[in-house]
Amino acid sequence: MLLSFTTSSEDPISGGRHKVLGSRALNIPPQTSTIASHLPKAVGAAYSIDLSRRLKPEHQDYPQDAIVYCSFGDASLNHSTAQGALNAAGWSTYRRAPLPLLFVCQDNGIGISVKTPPGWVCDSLAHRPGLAYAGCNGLDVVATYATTKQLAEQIRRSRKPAVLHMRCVRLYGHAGADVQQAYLSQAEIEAAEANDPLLYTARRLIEEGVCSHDEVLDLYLETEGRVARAAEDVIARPGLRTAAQVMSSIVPPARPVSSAPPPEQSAREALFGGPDMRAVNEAQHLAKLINFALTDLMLQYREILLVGEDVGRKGGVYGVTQKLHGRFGAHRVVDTLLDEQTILGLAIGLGQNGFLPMPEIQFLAYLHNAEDQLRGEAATLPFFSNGQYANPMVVRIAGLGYQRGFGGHFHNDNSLAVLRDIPGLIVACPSNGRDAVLMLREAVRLAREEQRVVVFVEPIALYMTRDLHEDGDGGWMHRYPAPGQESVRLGEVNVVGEGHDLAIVSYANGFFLSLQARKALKDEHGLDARVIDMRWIAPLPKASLLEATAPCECVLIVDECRRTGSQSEALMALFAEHSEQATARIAAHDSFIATGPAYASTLPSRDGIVDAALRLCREDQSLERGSS
Ligand SMILES: Cc1ncc(C[n+]2csc(CCOP(=O)(O)OP(=O)(O)O)c2C)c(N)n1
Repeated sequence: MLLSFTTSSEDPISGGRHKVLGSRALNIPPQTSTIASHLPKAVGAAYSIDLSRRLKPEHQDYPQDAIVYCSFGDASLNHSTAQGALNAAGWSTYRRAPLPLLFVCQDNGIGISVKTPPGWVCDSLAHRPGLAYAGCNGLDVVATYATTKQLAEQIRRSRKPAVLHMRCVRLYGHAGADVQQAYLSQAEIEAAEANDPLLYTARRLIEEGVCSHDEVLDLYLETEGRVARAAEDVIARPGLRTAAQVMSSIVPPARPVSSAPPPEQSAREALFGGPDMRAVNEAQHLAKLINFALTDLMLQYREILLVGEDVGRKGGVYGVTQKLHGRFGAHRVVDTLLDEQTILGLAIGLGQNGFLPMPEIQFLAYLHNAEDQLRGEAATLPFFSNGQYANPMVVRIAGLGYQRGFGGHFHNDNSLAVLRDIPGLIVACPSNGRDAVLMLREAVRLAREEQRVVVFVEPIALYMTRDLHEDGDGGWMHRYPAPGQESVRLGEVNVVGEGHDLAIVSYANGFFLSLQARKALKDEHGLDARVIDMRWIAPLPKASLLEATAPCECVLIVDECRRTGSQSEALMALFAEHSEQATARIAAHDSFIATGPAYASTLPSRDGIVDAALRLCREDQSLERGSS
């Protein structure tokens, strides 16, 4: 703990990155400062334990008789994340899902300065559905030990969650800079100090004849000396200095995995069934191809689990996970309760115990009330544990704009800014079914072998799109690439055309529209453009983009996300820093998306791309004429 408090690079858990507590040897993952954000993953970890008996993931971390311990303070109990996790634990019990989980509320009666109303914690926790309750006085170590042990045994036996409400005192204010005299009376401070657990326990040892007064004092002084010597020692230990040192654990280490050959044809036939097996050999739209890819991946890797709202029997809002529930069962295609924090927390806990979760967020706009689970939890775990812990997963999110007549902003959110700036997070965004299959396989490889957290954004408006240029041309339908044959690697972009006049850089719907614009530019204006699908939003595929655009006179960036904070800002900077080409961008307006006839009015259009391309190329030519 002293190595942690002094941020020594020898700190066994964080390697000097933060004063977080944890231990690989004792299986205590480090927790970030965000209060209550660890409760959802505690639910996920507990859920993973009994599931691991059935599915035995290759990288299982917890023994099958383990229980999960998760503590939090009395003020933190009020956080919506805590409430959501307690609710999810109770809900799971009603669904008869085994959940060996012990919550402990350490109730010292105060947050930083705001007091918890007397009786609140007990009344709030004692009668929760699906959650057993016990209380104890933390000052009394003997009773606390007995109550905890009894509760732990009950949880281990019943596989049902419980909460221990432990009352305790707070000494010396919340943190170094917190002066408790500002909000507590002298009498309150003295009352807490009179109940200093050390003095209380010492008093009890003497009163009950376990130790003499002198023996207690000797123990105290001997311990104080030992701590002082250790403190002197750790102060001299090295700390982190350089950016490279700090950043070395943002990306977790790769891990050895057993080879898992692509699924046998006979197994596929049995699972897909006749009609779908025929469909596998015909061109299909994006939604169907993702469904096929998920089926083959789940067949290949037993540790893949789908979790989300409506992913099961219904097969997802857009039918992407249709039939998977029937194919793999309710324990691998899990219909969760309606809470995005729980969905992502479930995935984090499952990932930590060797599963490969694929949580689904129904719509991009609904990621936002749970984004801290990615930002503050999933993405930071390798960082704060010096690469000792990871929670690999592939998060599928349906998103972006252009849905005709459905839902306005909430079902057409067009900003990925919240994902792009998270260190270590990979953001993939396919534009078509073929790419989606190959990129999904790469996403699973990245999670399984490299322990990465991958967010896979699926453009809803293209799910069922069949045609590219005109009705019935089938230009957006693709044949399913058979498992194990082809691949798209992280950072690999797709280049369509070999034109030198102009490079259009885009992704998702923008790529689709840019291909239409390319045809118009060629047919109507004799301009030869190539169109580049970035495929990967983060990390930005810089080298591939520069290489793909290098032969072209000009570069036009087409970005369907809101102008401010969009990928186009990073792309403009990339080309400004690395190329001499005339570069311009069109992006969505800084607006929310309307529903009704104006649904696409704030977004780039085919005609808008054509206009911008012509403008850019003309300006470039006149500049050239001017300079010559
Ligand atoms: C989400 C979030 N909001 C605010 C804070 C700042 N903060 C840190 S600890 C704390 C009070 C926690 O009180 P309690 O849960 O009773 O635990 P205690 O510190 O008393 O053990 C606050 C507000 C935080 N860390 N996380």
